[in-house]
Amino acid sequence: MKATLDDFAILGGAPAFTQPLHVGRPNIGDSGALHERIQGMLDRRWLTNDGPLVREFEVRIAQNVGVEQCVAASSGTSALEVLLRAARLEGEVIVPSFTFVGSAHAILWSGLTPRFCDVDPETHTLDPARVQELIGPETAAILGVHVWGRPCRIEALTELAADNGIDLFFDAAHAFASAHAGRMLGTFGRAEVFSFHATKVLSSFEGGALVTNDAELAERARLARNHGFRDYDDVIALGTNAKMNEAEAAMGLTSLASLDHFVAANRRNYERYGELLAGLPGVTLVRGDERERWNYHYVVLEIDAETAGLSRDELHRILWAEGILARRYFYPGAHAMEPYRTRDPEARLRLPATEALVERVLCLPTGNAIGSSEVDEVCGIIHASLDRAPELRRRLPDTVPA
Ligand code: T4K
Repeated sequence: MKATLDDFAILGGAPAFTQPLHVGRPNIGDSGALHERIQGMLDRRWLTNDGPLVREFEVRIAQNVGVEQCVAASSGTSALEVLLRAARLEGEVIVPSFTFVGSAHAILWSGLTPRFCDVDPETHTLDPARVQELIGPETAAILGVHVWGRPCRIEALTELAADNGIDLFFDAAHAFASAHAGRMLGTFGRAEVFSFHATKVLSSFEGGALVTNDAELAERARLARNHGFRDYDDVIALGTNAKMNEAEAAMGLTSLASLDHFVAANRRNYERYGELLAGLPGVTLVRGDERERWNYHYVVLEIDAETAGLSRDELHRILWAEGILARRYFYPGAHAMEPYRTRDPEARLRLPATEALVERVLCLPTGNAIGSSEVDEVCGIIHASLDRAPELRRRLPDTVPA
């Protein structure tokens, strides 16, 4: 309870959490089952290179999503890189700046040029009207990002790609176990890419996968992820090492068995946050479409500084002092990070919705490491902060923001 101003940790009070609450605390499933799988791996002495657990994981992911092909990789980023290489693109790829910088890095790393596009303030995903303006002779593809696991404007982007004869891919790093129009995300565009990083709804420690119905593309991706080897001593293409290993697949399979529990925990947290923060002026919980399957994996607030009385950054500092390590994803936007900032310092002028959004968004802790008592405490502190916003703001120390 923050009964007086002096109780706030940022003003010298005791922090609410001595063990910090992280955004991205991994979901952990049945650790006994994981140990068994890892023991089996050790007994077989087959640790990586397309082993039986990786193959099983690929089959299970493809079945879960409803696609024919799954190519597991060492991370979401490497899956994107392998995909872009396998698609044999040249030129520009239209991508939102409001995304994890890895989406843009994968494009540039692959010898392509990211063309940053503004987002729709409602969906936080690519604004199709802005995409249309950017399509030109250099455009090779659109890479939409299903930010927070909520779908892009898929139909509009599909139409734009078809009309202009360019590829459409989706970065579905956030979107495993989410759907659109009754179809799982992962089934749209020419291919989609998941991340199974530790912080994601489904974790394989590190990991990712490309999913597609394009068998030829998948085959080229399989070659690209393993140095271009078709067989022992037989390299037929340029490649890299983007392989998922057996321990990662063991974790992925174990997590998959608990996926429903993870989504249920996320949903319980999301609903409780929604209930407790409802009606709080200047604070809006980003909601999913209740008619669709959604993984509820990111609890995202938009803070309107004028109405709330505190800016997103002020609230962020207050929460961090309490041990609530809320995150400002994707501040300051990929376009404002290197090497993009130096390459195109004017980009921000073309991205007004992104520039506004990166100042408003705050992600709160969730996942199966967080229970309702933690959610209650976090919401209590947000309420207390906004209730005392003017006095708190006057007394906030002039330190560098967290
Ligand atoms: N596209 C999009 C749209 C993405 O969001 C991402 C990744 C990618 C592509 C690329 O996929 P990967 O190549 O990563 O598979 C995190 C994740 O590292 C990153 O995977 C994710 N997006 C991004 C949104 O969030 P950071 O910079 O926030 O920090 P990180 O990984 O240190 O984790 C955040 C917090 O989680 C930490 O403060 C502590 C906690 N944590 C983390 C780990 C790894 C734990 O408690 N235990 C752990 O084991 O990027």
